[in-house]
Amino acid sequence: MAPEVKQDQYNAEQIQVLEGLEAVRKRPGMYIGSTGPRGLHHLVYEIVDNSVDEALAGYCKNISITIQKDNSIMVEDDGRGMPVDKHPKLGIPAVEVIHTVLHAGGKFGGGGYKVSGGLHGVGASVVNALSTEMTVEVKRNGKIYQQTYKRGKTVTPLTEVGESRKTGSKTVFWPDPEIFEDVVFDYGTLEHRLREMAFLNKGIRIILKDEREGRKKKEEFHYEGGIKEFVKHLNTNKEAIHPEVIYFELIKQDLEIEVAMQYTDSYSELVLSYANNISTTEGGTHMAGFKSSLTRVFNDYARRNKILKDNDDALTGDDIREGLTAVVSVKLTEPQFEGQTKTKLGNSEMRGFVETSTTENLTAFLEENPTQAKTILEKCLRAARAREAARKARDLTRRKGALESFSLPGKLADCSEKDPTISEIFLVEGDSAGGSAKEGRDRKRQAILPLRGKILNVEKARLDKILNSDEIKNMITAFGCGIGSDFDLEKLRYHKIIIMTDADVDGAHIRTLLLTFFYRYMTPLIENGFVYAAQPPLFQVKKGKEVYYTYTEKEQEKLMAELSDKPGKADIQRYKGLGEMDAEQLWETTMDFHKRTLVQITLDDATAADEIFTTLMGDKVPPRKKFIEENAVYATLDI
Ligand code: 28G
Repeated sequence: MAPEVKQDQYNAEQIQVLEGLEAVRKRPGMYIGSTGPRGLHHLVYEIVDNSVDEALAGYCKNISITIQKDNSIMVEDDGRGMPVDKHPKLGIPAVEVIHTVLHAGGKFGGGGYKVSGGLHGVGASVVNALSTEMTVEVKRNGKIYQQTYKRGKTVTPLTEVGESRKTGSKTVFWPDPEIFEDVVFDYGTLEHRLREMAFLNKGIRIILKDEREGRKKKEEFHYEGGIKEFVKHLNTNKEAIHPEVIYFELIKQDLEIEVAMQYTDSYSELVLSYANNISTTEGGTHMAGFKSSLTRVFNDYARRNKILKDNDDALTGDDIREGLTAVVSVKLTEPQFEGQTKTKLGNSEMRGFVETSTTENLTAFLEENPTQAKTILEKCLRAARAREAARKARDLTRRKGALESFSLPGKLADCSEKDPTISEIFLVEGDSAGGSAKEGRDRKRQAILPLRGKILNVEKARLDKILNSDEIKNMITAFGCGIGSDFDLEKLRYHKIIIMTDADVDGAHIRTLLLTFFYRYMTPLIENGFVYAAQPPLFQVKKGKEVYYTYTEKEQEKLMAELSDKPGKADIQRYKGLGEMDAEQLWETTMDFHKRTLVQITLDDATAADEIFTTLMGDKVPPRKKFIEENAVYATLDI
């Protein structure tokens, strides 16, 4: 009687098991997120996570992942090998339970815990259910065992196939084309995640191989320094401002934290956070603890060391994180993921743990490394000042009614015409050219605002710094239309804004800065086609009584060829700058409504300028280098 009951229970459980995996095939998205490329690659991570768990338990060092010729995936580890003993209730080998029972993963016995696990953490059975075929090989107890499944169903019982003194697990699976939109794996996608895994779990060795025809490749990811090396890797293309990556780790009961951070001269922050190896892009309690500690520690240190005076404002979190590259990785037994994309850590116990440990370790670092501390804090102070300057510049244009009552800049020679549609303003590089332009212009319709090039050539022009320059402020008041969200096209005082710069590298630089500024803060100016570039001549040629101007090298060559037939010697002057022309020449060649050529600036030009600007002034070195190589004329710029 008793055995019969057992048998019945067994059958009942078996049926449930089968139904479980059918559900996975019916609604795969529920288990792996999608049936697109993300879901497909997720299969690999699910299997690799099991190897990583075995590594974190301390039993496995090497994990290899191979994209095989037929686009199947092989994962192999040198852990203890999946258990093969019979499950007491189900009466089938543990390895078979792992592959055929939904949610068979989860908590491990024996006090250990499953820390890795993909976002969905669904385990090998789900991968099995979504594969046309899967084979598992276990080396354990001096033996080699094998089992095969098809679409989640066992096709061969676990079989002994040989002997081995080694231990470990090996899985091969073929993703089901009935399930996935595409079953071709992308090496780069796997590479990115597996490298990240290796950074996050120091000491483990992950080998990735591609054996497909024409794509053969092999890489090894192994970082004894863990996330410390991760930060160095993230900073490869940036300029670190202090030599050491700040690093600490702490394990307290079932909470684990590891932090690595280093400041660069970049203006943006890059702080990555993880919980149980899962990227928490929405942040959460660990990030909250980290950020609040950072702000407190740096402010306290700055006050103690008189870097911040008593009546100085405290540094803000943004000031302190400008240029920071950091990785915060926590591990815990029962992570709660919340938020829109379930990538926000919710466990409240984590906040205090991260905050306390960060405060302790960061304070110690600053005390022990005063030179590095000073460098970092000076950077924070610069960020604070820049932010304050930007705020003032905004206020300047925002103050209610200020624009009308503002007296126009002293350097502006305004036109007498009040109708914006027929008024124009020349932004002229240099005071001397500005002088000639003022003298030579049509006073009724042409206003002149000289810009001192030097000011615009600000060191590593941070945009908010440009915004704070007197030249730019003059421009804003002269235009009369405000900037940014306060921009009002109705108030614009000139419908032609004409940039008049020298035809050289500095001129190009100033034009780039101006266009970038217009693009970012006065976009409608560009959109409505109100911005132009003047075209001053490159050469003046005198022959006999005739005077000629040419605007391009080609035009010059052509003219010289034509003139070669005529008698006499040509006197050629190459203009190095607008300043070399007198008022009359400037009018005649560049400003006269009837003779001049104006180039209307398009949104494309402005975007290009903005790109040049970000490339040259931005954080990344290789694009800057590349750009300079490709655009040799800019290479002499002092930026
Ligand atoms: C190649 C493909 C991916 C794995 C192991 C090792 C053990 C294991 C895996 O246990 C969980 C443990 C006992 C109930 C654990 C071996 C303890 C002793 C293991 C892998 C829960 C399963 N000996 N290696 N699972 N059991 N590698 N690689 O999947 O208590 S999975």
